[in-house]
Amino acid sequence: MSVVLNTGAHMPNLGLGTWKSKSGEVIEAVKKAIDTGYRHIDGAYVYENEKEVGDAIQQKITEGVVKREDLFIVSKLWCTFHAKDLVKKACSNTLSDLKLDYVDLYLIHWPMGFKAGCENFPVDKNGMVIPSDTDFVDTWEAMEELVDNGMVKAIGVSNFNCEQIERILNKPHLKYTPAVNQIECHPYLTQEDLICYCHSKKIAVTAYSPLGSPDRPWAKPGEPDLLHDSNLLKIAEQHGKSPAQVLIRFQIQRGLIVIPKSVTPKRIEENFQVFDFKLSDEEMKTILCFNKNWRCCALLWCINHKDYPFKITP
Ligand code: NAP
Ligand code: SBI
Repeated sequence: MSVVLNTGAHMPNLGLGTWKSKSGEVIEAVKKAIDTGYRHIDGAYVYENEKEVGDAIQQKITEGVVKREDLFIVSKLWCTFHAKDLVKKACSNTLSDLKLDYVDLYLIHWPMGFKAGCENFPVDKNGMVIPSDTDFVDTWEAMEELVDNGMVKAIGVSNFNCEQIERILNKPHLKYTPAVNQIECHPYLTQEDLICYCHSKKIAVTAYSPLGSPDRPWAKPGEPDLLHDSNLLKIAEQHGKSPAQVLIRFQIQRGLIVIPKSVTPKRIEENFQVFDFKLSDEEMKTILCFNKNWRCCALLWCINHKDYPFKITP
């Protein structure tokens, strides 16, 4: 099953997430995913595991399990590389780590540019991010060049709000419209307005942290625990499915692309078994009512950045 992008390419609507997948585990996870039938892998420079993701892809191609053209590989430009003269090198480093000559989709990871240098997360003495003086509209122009020189098949954004996307769409001499906006999305953050806006502009939406990111490094006791939501469990039981399968299916039925992360072989299989049942319209509406505008990835240490994308709700 796939979503057709505004480039005409078909993007598999279920992919494997790889943030937090340790180098030692991610090779087996990606190989298991490809053996299971996944054809879309979501990665990023900042996950610090692209070499291993590349090793796994390479092995599966060499074994003859898949051809390069059967796969849809996504990566992302990190915030310290927003300056126009850093974009091409950042992408070529990712391609070399992945051992690929193109990626299918390359996203601006966040609208915020960070101070360039060796640290991925430059912060001041108060622990707040040190911004760069870049503008993501200029970064977009450098992303467009990656399409023209064949390094990427499509370009898009991640964590952009409507106004930020609008600025790109209104850019004079825009050459390519973003193909995708990758955003946090799950029943506690249903994102109806942003999804509706993106779809109205023919921008596909990928839902990240679809299971509520229980392994996020800053998780605290007492925070919302999506996978154990009792109302979700009831719906899952009615279908003889797991809560994770319902969370994934929910996004697919909304026309989204969804990228659950797992390094556990049984879960990688489980998360792919979502094409043999259907949530009713009433169940879809019920799940949408779980919304509490709660974010797993609020990046509060960036709230003072001029391009911080989220409204802070007390
Ligand atoms: P997630 O996919 O919502 O949750 C991952 C967690 O759920 C892991 O602890 C995993 O454990 C567990 N899990 C997976 N399948 C399960 C199942 N069937 N039953 C119970 N637990 C299960 O979280 P995420 O990693 O934050 O988001 C997914 C992907 O989205 C990321 O990996 C990344 O690729 C992307 N992402 C992008 C951004 C962005 O800024 N663009 C931000 C966040 C995430 P095990 O691995 O131990 O099995
Ligand atoms: C990292 F590698 C480190 C921190 C971090 O926090 C925000 C969420 C994020 C990101 O920017 N993209 C992710 O998939 N996770 C992340 C990644």
